[in-house]
Amino acid sequence: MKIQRIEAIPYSIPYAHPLKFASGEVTDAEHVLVRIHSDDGHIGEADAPPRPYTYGETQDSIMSIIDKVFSPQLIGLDPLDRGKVHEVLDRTIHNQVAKGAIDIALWDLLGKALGTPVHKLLGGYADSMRVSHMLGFRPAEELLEEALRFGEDYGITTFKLKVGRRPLALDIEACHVLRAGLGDDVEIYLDANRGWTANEALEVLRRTEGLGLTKLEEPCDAKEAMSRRRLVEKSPIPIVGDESVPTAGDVSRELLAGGSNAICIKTARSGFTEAGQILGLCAGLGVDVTMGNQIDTQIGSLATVTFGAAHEATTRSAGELSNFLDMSDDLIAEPIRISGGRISVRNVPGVGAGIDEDKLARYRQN
Ligand code: MUC
Ligand code: MG
Repeated sequence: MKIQRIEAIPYSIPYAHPLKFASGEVTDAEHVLVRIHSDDGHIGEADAPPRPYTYGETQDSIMSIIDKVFSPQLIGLDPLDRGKVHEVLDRTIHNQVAKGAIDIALWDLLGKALGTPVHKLLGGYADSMRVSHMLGFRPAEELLEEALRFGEDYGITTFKLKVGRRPLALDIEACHVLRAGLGDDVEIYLDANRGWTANEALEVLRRTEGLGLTKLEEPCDAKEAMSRRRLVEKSPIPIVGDESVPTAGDVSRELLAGGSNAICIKTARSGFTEAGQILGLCAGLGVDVTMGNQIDTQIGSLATVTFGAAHEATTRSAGELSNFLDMSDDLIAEPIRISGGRISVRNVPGVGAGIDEDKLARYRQN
């Protein structure tokens, strides 16, 4: 089997409810669908969600690096020769989302060629994952109403609150309102997307003491190395590295520097292969992981479930899997269902995210 052709298809789908957070806002899913064709007729697919304000990759850069740099080197390789594929991808630093989508599309292709679900190839630990829902910037009472509705409609009992880059009092108020309204059995944690200084983070932790918040993600920029380390030492809850740790090398650096003591894994930027390396690193060091969401579509969310459900350590925490509910539509042929607060893996060959060709024709941009 040989890689015959790689397509990088740009598309855009508007959000019905845009998500706003400290480092940006997503109003349209301007993504790239990556399709890898093998010479024996299999097609592997994955979604590439650029987040320019965080990683610098754009829809154009993803198409360009795939078309001009990766495709010419990958065409003709056997998709089973993953070492050779990754030698090509690793030679070029950065461009994590483009590489992640190529990696996931190749796993999808392999699963289809082998007639096996990819969650089985990766580890086959569980059939589903618990869902955590992300709450963006909105007035505290609206956030509470949203969380209660998601609890009622989908059985979700874990919420990540977006905070940072706005008056601290607003964030602190939102924490208190959510805890009072949701009761003690619901998990709440925070993500500041680098919107605070380490000292501001310590102040928020002081002023939310007793609320049972379980973790704080990316409070400040990784370049605040000294104060991040002090924050980790003083914080009663884990400080999770997210956008500071897209690669296994970044994870090592950040954990060794003491700037984070828990790690967010996103398949959108690490693919399944590097996500596995990150997971192994964290398992070896006894560091907790959470499956994160890069404001993913249903195709991307299913990839996260496929990886997350395959391993024991990634199922301990609820995965962030519900951002797609804010989109007006999706390319997936068979929509994801959240039931009892969980999303199931798909027991079909590959990742299981079949594409609705009519929708692709409607939303594609070339
Ligand atoms: C998160 O966990 O930070 C926001 C931007 C992005 O790339 O991911 C999200 C959520
Ligand atoms: Mg984050």
